[in-house]
Amino acid sequence: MSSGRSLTFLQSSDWHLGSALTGGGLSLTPEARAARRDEVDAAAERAVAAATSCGAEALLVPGDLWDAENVPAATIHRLLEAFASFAPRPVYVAPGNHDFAGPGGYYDPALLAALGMRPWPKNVVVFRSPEWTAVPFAERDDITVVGRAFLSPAMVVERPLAPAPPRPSTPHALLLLHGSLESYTGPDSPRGPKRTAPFSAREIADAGFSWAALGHHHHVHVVSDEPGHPLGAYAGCPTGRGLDEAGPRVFLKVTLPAEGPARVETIPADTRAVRDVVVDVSELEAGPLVERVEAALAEAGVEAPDLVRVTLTGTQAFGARPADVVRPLAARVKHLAVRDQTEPPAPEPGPRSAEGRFASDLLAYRAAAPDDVRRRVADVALRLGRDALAGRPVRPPEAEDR
Ligand SMILES: [Mn+2]
Repeated sequence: MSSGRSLTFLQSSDWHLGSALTGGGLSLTPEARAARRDEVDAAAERAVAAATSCGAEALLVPGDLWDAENVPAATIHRLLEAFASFAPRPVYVAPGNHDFAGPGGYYDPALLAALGMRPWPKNVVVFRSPEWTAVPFAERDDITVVGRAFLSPAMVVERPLAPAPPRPSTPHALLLLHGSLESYTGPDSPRGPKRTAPFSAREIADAGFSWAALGHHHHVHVVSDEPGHPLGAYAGCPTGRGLDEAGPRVFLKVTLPAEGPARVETIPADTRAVRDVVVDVSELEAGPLVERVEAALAEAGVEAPDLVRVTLTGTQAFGARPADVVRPLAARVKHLAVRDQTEPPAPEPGPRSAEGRFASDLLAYRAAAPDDVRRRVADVALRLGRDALAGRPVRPPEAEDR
């Protein structure tokens, strides 16, 4: 066996090609939705272009390449053409729970033939078995790639790294794994039983691979060992489809030197970002209100190509239409949705009314409260109680962590 040489590859996953983009909270018009779908469907082309221009020797794609079994054949054709354009360099694909490798799916050569489509390109290695499978890296005998496939969209409760696949004896060993890192804390992190194919950072470290290319979660997240050396990562999805995929999107350029720990760099994956901006516009009249929203957009890093939702909160006079005042800012960005959650200020209750006596009792309770938790309870009770007594809708707040 030859000794290891440096290896550079690009990692990206969770493209969700063919997504309908009907949810997402951005209130896209049909035209805006169609334009964004085209950008979602271009993820493979952008990944291949980034891999080529950064000098990557391979492309690693740990799952969720497309969104569902029934995405259009033209979307898959575009993907296959992009992969073929990366030849002779290899692409490694580990199907996830959305693009699962069941019979009769797009990973099945018989289906592509039956539809009259081009076959999977020869430079693409798809791990089609649910069992861990090791393959040699094209043209290099110092690297082994290990992966597995989901065969259905069903939740997998088994732990894929208990036991972990044997670590190949080549100097570099790459693992492709689609599933839920238990310590992942991104906005799309699942709660308990929603985890699929769960694993821990400890299990990644103990498996001993040079790199674990992770797919399933949609925000970039690096797994490191105790001294802080990166062991693997989620690249996240490269095209924001909604408010839960807000912020900059990246590809990961990973370099495994002949000796020593991996180096990870991020490469911009999209010219647009989804941005979710909440602005308190209490009591502001038109001019200052627009200035306040402009300042909030600048503070959030919003740029002209972005897809933005602005939520207006706080108090506004009864009958005010603050969303109408803000809407002309749509000309500054690709797309702007404005949500008005302002409320009219509650009138001050008289001291002899039930509401007034309730309020003064609770304010006294609050002033005597011994800690922040009880002060917070008093604040919430005051608001809910006044709403109830005044006949306004009573809306309990979200549960708060202490
Ligand atoms: Mn995904």
